[in-house]
Parts: sequence; C-alpha cells; structure tokens
Amino acid sequence: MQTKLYYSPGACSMASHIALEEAKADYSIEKVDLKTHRVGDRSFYDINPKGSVPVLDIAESGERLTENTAILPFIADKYPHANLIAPAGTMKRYHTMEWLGFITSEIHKSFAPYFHPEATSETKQEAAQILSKKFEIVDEALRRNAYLTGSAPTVADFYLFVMETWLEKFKHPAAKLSSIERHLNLMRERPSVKNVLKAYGH
Ligand SMILES: N[C@@H](CCC(=O)N[C@@H](CS)C(=O)NCC(=O)O)C(=O)O
Repeated sequence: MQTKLYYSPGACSMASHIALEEAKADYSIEKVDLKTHRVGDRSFYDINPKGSVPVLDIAESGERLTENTAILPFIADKYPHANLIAPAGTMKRYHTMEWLGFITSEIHKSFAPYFHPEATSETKQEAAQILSKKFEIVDEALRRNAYLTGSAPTVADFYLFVMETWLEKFKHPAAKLSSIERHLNLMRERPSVKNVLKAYGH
C-alpha cells in the first residue's frame, strides 16, 4: 500500500498535498466529492466519519490520520530532509504549532459562511470583518519574515496559502494586504505548489 491522501481540489487538503510534494514522498491521491460525500462508489463517511478532508492513509503502519493539525506535522516529521517543521524541543517548532492552531481555529472556521449557500449576507459580512482582523495579524507577522516563522516555509505556510487562495476566491480585501499578497505569490512560485495546482487542472 502507498501512502494516500484523500483530497478535494482547492480545499484545505491542498496544504497536505503541498507538503507531500515538498517532501518528494511516494504517495497517491484520491478525490472526494464533498457535495455528495462519495469517493468513487463508496461513501466517504466509511473512510472518515467526520466527512471532511484531509485524510491520510499511511503506508508503513496502515493507520489512518485525519485533521490538518495532525497530518501536517506528521508529514513534516516523516520526511525530515524537507525541513517542513523545526525539530522537537526547539521554540521554532512550537511557533509553527502556534500558527497551525491559529489558522485552523481562528481563520479556517471563520470562512464557513462563504461555503454555505444559505448563509445570510449579514452573517457573511460578520465573517468578513472577523477575517479582516485575523489576517491583519498574519500580515503583520509576514512583514518581519518572508514566511510565518522565518525565511523558509513550514507546513503552517502551506495551510495559510490555502486560506489566502480563499481570500482571492471570495474577493476578500485582505487578499490585497501587501505581505499577504507577497506570501501568496511566493508560495505560487514553489514547484510543489505548481505541481499540485497542475494536478487540479490549473
Ligand atoms: N477539522 C478538520 C476540518 C477540515 C475541513 O473543514 N475540511 C473541509 C474542506 S476544507 C471539508 O472536508 N468539508 C466537508 C465536510 O466537512 O462535510 C481539519 O482541520 O482537518
């Protein structure tokens, strides 16, 4: 069995996909239809009862892992040559974890109304304001360094990249914050990101 990532194009699973590409891992991908929650002729709920991507099937142990905040550090640790997270015990590692926590709980979830057709314009406006505040914090951090924790990207930057593509998709003004825009463009230049976008037909 090969390591396999269950994904949906443009979804948060793209961060794990980029990490696997950066690591030059031996992996395969399987597309999930998030509208029907089906993978080919199977119900995706049989694979992940939570119904969400990313899901990683790990070749060596046969185990299955879910959640961005677990899968991203797992990939980074499994392929240390790629330097996708600092070693255990270093403060830099905890700063990456700090960003992963902020992105998943404060940013990712704040996009929810944009993905729900039944959300009222008031709810969307409220979400837009929350996102403005959160991305100002990110922009400020990116004024100090090219990437979130220094001059090289970590898995937190891959997760942030997905969120930045959503800012663009939904025409949120934070996409134009100068350091956010620079980070987004820097990420787009990476061969790993180009490969992933190509796989999605971009
Ligand atoms: N807590 C999960 C959330 C993942 C998540 O929200 N995934 C979205 C795509 S970006 C999804 O699969 N949504 C479909 C659904 O939950 O039914 C994680 O961080 O991995």
